Amino acid sequence: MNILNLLIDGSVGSGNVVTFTFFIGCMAMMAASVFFFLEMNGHDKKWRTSILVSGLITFIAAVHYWYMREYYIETGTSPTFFRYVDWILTVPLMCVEFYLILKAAGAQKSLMWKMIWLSTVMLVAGYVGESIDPANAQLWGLLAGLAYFWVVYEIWLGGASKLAASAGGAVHKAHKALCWFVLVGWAIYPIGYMAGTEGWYSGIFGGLDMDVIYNVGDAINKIGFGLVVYQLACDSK
Ligand SMILES: *C/C=C(C)/C=C/C=C(C)/C=C/C1=C(C)CCCC1(C)C
Repeated sequence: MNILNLLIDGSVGSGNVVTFTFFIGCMAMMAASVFFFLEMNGHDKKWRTSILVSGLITFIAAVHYWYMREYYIETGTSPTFFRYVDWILTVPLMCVEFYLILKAAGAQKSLMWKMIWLSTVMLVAGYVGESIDPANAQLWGLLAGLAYFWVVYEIWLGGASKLAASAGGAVHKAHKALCWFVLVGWAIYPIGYMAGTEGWYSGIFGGLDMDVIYNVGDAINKIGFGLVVYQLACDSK
């Protein structure tokens, strides 16, 4: 079945909210990628890599959404594998963004690797809980949650926050905005996880669909992150 049939018979649109969010998510990621790639060269050299990484994040997501959309249409089940491959590529790139904007303030590569390592633990634990050992989903979710809070700690209170404060100005402002995305935007994901797995939390998010929550989270966080970096490049022209 292809997307045209689904559009014609109404499965995309009011008929199936989940399919619709995959569809619109794919489009949004594509549009954001074109925007970041085209804008890149119009900005100061020192921000070009950051904007490029913003574009790579949304581009990688666009490709995965293309496949996830298809997978969901064909099987009616969550494209968990594609989802986590997407995240394992894009979340470390978001950690790279923190490093890139703080580099001029003296950020060390070790900060970046620490964040990449923590976010990898978070995602591997989430994948195990969803796919390999769902009977213990709440334990894997807890492990992922601890790694997540460690990342939050690093950027809000740890080394990264001190560097951002010392940099001041537009860099500090951008760092703060990214911190809010991680604290509030990334907190959308554990809600999706709880809606899609069994645990002490079963029933609390029962009426919600995991994929819709993840798709909304991705659109907010991936495009939002990129726009913060883009804004930084504009501010410090
Ligand atoms: C672009 C994709 C992003 C920003 C994905 C972020 C994913 C998370 C912050 C996932 C976090 C999770 C927990 C904190 C606990 C439950 C398991 C996860 C992996 C869903």
